[in-house]
Amino acid sequence: MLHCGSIWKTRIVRGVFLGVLFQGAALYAMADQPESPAKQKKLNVLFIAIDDLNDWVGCLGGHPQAITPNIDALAADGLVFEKAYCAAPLCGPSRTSLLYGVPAHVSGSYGHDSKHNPVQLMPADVQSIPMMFQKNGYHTMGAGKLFHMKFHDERGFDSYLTKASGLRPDKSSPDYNAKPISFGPVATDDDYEIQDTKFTVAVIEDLEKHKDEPFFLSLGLKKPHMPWNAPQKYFDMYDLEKIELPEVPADDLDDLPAIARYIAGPGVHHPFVEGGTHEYMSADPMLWKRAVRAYLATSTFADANVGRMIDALKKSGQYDNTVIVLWGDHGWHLGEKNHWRKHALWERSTKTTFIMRVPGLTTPGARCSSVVSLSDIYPTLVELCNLPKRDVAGNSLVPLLKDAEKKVLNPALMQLGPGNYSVRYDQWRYTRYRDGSEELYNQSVDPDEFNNVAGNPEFAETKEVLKKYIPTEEAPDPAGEKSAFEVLKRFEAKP
Ligand SMILES: [Ca+2]
Ligand SMILES: [Ca+2]
Repeated sequence: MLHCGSIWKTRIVRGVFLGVLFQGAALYAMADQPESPAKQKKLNVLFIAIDDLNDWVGCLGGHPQAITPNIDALAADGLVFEKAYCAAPLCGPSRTSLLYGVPAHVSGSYGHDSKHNPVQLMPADVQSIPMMFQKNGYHTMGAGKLFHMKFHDERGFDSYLTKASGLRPDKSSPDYNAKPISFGPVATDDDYEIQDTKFTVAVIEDLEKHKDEPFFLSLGLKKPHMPWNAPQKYFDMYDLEKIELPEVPADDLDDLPAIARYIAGPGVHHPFVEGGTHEYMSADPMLWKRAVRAYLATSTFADANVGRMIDALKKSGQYDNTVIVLWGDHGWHLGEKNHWRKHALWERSTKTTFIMRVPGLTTPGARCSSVVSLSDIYPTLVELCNLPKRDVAGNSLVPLLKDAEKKVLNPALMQLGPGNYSVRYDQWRYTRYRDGSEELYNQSVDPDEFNNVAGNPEFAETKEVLKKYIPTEEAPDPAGEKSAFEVLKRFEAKP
């Protein structure tokens, strides 16, 4: 539950009124308050963050050929959220929103500029999830990428491993490609020589030392973030010739506003590639297939580390006393909407893999089709672990963890820099950009978002309902004219 005042006062000084920002009571109201399952014994937490993993995993079927047996096994033993959305489709603000419980439009932490550092932007009494666990008597340890690396916040950790030596890609491989999309095998078949596996081993070693005290362990896997480098054996698990490419209708961008076409093409955060990334990648279908295979192969490599971590938890004897939270920080396009990378407000950029297993609460194999946000993780952990309530965004997911089929209608809000918002609510996605232009998709008949119906008068009322979930005020961009999002100002509506 959010309250104006306390930690939010600093933001008001910056001209932001939070009562307005958090309009739409349903968005942030806690759902009903069932009894916590953790009254007696402290539940441990294993927190697994996977960088740039979209919904291309077996249990979500985002790509029909994805091989992710360990993530699928976790889903089969816990609960998979079929419609989980990031708060922002890029590492920094997605992780910042999730880990501090404060969305970008409140904190001003919109991107990766040094001025977007959440530690400097957040009021001093804001606590990250690890800080909260440490203050409440947990042993806390982490390795890899949890916060955006540049904004790594060690407060809250008894120990943290941020770096481990990694191996360079094998540039002699025919699968090596440097630009504009970077991928290829590494020059070893030994997973244990690779950075992410070293992070995994570090967390496993810490688990063995501290398994008998309440623990919060955080494993931040950096793959499948680009470059898509993994041992050749993971590439070999996929038949290159048979790789299926995403469906990209030639006229898909015709019904988009100019700002959305810009985001699909040159976009924010990446320099313009002559002719556009998609034109380059799709000109040679085999190059496109090699890229899709590399993303899938690197996701399979990430999955192997998930398996190592969960096997170790089982061996420790703590599996049935540990909440497991596995999340990808946002999605990724590999050609859909003529777009590559993230940094966009469509389904493929914003939907991600999110699985929880809560001993005694989740039903093995449960699937939840209600819309949820990664911002819901913070209040959920507070409730599950009986920690003191915090003023944070999001809704506790405990009612859904208990009953995945319970119908809960909460909107998920996503943001791409100042002024660009998207709302997923029920079967709808409504997006409004800084120049006022809009997109509206009916997911129940158009899950690929091919038909923008924002201009259809039939849905005028629907838009009015969805619009109410978009904040009417937001923190200014502290990076000012140097912000990567400045490029979108060219689309500002002229008075
Ligand atoms: Ca990321
Ligand atoms: Ca279209």
